[in-house]
Amino acid sequence: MQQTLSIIKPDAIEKNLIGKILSRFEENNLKVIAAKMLHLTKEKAQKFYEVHKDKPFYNDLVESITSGPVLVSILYGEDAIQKNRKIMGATDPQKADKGTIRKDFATNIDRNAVHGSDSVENAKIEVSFFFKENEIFIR
Ligand code: IDP
Ligand code: MG
Repeated sequence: MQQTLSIIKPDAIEKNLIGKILSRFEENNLKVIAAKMLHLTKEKAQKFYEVHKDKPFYNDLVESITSGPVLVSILYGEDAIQKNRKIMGATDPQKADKGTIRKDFATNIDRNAVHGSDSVENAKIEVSFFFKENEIFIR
């Protein structure tokens, strides 16, 4: 069993898609064991996306994730990290498979609806970036 960090990004919040996106996770046996809505500061967003700081899209990425509130959650279940990546679909929604969140709900690669941790190591880092032990409810 694994925990993975999920973020519903501002573009999807703006489109009123929180419920539809969380349903995709629940339908695939992932449990929401922690959740909070917040508006990331520029500093916090820069830190979260630090691994991308040398990429050409870094500034756009920080701008996009701070453009409105996000819903941050922890998904828990068997193979949660890869399962969530599969449910999300490819980074570029134009390349995402049918039935994935990004294919169905994303606007474009800059506004692609969701974030999900990509490895066991990063899931641990990202979970503790947003949540304290006593905010996580494994069930
Ligand atoms: P991921 O979200 O699928 O894990 P990453 O490569 O980790 O993709 O990139 C983080 C985010 O940066 C993506 O979700 C996307 O919003 C943005 N991004 C990635 N590659 C590009 C690009 O080539 N152009 C513009 N934005 C990009
Ligand atoms: Mg990533």
